[in-house]
Amino acid sequence: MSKNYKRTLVTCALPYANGPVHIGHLAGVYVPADIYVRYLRMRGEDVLYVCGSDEHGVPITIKARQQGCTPQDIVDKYHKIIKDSFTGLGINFDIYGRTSSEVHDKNASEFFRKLYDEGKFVTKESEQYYDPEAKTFLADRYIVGTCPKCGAEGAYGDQCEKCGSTLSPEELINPKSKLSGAEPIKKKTSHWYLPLDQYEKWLSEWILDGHKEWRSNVYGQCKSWIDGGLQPRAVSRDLDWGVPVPVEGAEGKVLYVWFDAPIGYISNTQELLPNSWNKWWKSEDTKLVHFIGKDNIVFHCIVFPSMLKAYGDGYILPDNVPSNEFLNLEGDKISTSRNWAVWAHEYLEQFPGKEDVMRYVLTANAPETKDNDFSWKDFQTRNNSELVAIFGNFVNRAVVLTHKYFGGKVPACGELLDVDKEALAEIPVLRASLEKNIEGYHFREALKDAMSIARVGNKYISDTEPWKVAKTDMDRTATILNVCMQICADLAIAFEPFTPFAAEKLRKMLGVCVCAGVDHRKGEQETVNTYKEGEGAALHTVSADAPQPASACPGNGKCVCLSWDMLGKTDIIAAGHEVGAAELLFAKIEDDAIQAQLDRLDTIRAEREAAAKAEAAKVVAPQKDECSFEDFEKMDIRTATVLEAERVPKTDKLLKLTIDTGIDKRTIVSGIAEYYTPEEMVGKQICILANLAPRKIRGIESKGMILMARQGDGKMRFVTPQETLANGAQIG
Ligand code: B3M
Ligand code: ZN
Repeated sequence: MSKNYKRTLVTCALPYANGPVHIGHLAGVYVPADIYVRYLRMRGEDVLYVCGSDEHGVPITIKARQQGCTPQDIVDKYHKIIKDSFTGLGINFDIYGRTSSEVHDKNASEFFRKLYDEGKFVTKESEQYYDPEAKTFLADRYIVGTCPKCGAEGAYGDQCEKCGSTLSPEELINPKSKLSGAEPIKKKTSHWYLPLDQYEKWLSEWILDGHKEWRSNVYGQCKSWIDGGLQPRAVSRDLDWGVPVPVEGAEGKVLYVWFDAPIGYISNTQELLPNSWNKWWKSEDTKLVHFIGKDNIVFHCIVFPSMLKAYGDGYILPDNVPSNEFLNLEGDKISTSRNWAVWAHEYLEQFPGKEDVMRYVLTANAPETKDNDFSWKDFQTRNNSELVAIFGNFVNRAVVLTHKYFGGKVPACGELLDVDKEALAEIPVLRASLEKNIEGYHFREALKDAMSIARVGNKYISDTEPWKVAKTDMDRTATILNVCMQICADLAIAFEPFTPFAAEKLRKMLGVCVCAGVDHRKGEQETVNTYKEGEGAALHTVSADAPQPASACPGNGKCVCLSWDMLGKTDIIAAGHEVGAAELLFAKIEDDAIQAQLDRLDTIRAEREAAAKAEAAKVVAPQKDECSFEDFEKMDIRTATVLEAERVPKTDKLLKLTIDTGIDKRTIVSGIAEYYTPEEMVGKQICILANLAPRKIRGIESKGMILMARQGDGKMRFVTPQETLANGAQIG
């Protein structure tokens, strides 16, 4: 449903402040949102970009326990790391708040209270696990036990990390409290529930009938939730970390983190704009867009909208909820607990000046319609053969030649030949496609369009060869380089959403305002949009290190900047305008930098595999069914010595052994070739089951069986008496 909105409010899922953000988060939520916002800002739209840390919830309390500190220490630490990572990557929210703030506490509390007072909740009593020693209710994550599905120890009350099964605490075998080790008991507790069932019809009309344009993964999840029948959802928890339930008799209870977190979007807006936040949240002229990961869909499309509907008071609902699938890393699922991730803050340290490269690669590979993979080789290739070889190379050639032949002054454009017209004509077409893609949340495709502009430039300069033309025809050279300068300006506009650092560097190089419309706003927005058809852009020149804030911008917020409207025009940069010295926009990434990353991941993988093996080795097979003494007595077990050993041809596992049993010399075929070479076996004293009925194995008659001990991971060793005995000694 596309409407004529006056402004856009963009929110990004609030990251949990219990760990740093990784490339999966960036690709799924923050980079696409940032592209969208930068595009709108560049267009001079009224846009507000809100995010912040999600600082409540059980995982934070668990992390605090693990590290022996308070939950507040944890959120303080990660809030800063996360915030700095976003800034470092050029993801510039208008506000990055926190759900532990006072504004939020008050706001979430008030929100609950109103729904409570108006009877919008139902209360229900249920039995929950309780730790009788620690005297506290236990969140599912605080209960551990044996997985009923795979037998692994240490499965959580909500999930077994070993086999991935979703569990409920009731299913765990031998449940224990993580707090005290005590066996949890069931205890009655009552909670407030939002009766989602009452909103089912309304949700169905709003989403299933009204938002068929939403991405299929989002629409599909909503449909299956709604079709499956919605249940009341608890909005409180027995926990001591969170926003206290503002009701008498609710001691020891806090708001469920998924109740308070989305209210955080509102609180953060209020914190930034205490007087005018209403227009962003309660005006039908505002387009609300939530960027989220796919595991957050139900909360943003079903629960939060129902909360807002229950609250009333004019709150708007999202116009769209773009949500991505997951990004994998080198073929494996990204996992925080297994340290299988590329962490944003580490990347920024290890690849200084390459913020754009990560943004570019994550967009080019964005998991928009299906899960996708990040690989370091692909990262290198995309940098070296796309950013460096196409975008950077074109700009560099154009600027260098403008200096070489025209002293850095944009030369005048003469008569345009077909080759010029054709190149220039491609750009408005690409612009239209780019706009359509960004506005439709297809960022991968949008990036391809931007890159195609660079390809047009690169091809144009290669085809027209101004370095050759300059030997004979300076007027023609002037025209070619004028066209090249217009395309450079196009790139400075088109890439602003995707690679903002390079776009800014390019604007500096071109000697135009670097602000991209971003910082002209102070709380309330002013728009910067000054291109006039036919007049071109009266560019002003700023020094390379010109500060960007509105106060310092020449023209004080009314200056002429490159604006989106100029993209594809043929007179963006006027003849005579002076451009700065050429600087490389992107640098090649060498093999050793990539290898270092691959080595790091190899080490993590090897450690993980070794740990998994050690774990598996410890698994003890359950005891077999009882057998009688008579059953046991039937078995004739004896010592014996291996005289000869050879591989059974065409098999991997079998050895043919000649054995001295003390009774006779005989042949036993044994499946131990995986564990021992023939040479290792010769001369060894072993134990055999002598009276096992003979069997033919690969045409060889085998009489008896070698006793082997097998541990949980499958590793086998033969059994031998503690000191050498005569062959044929009976065991039992
Ligand atoms: N912190 C969950 C997540 O990062 C959550 C998002 C809250 S958005 C209101 O997956
Ligand atoms: Zn399991």
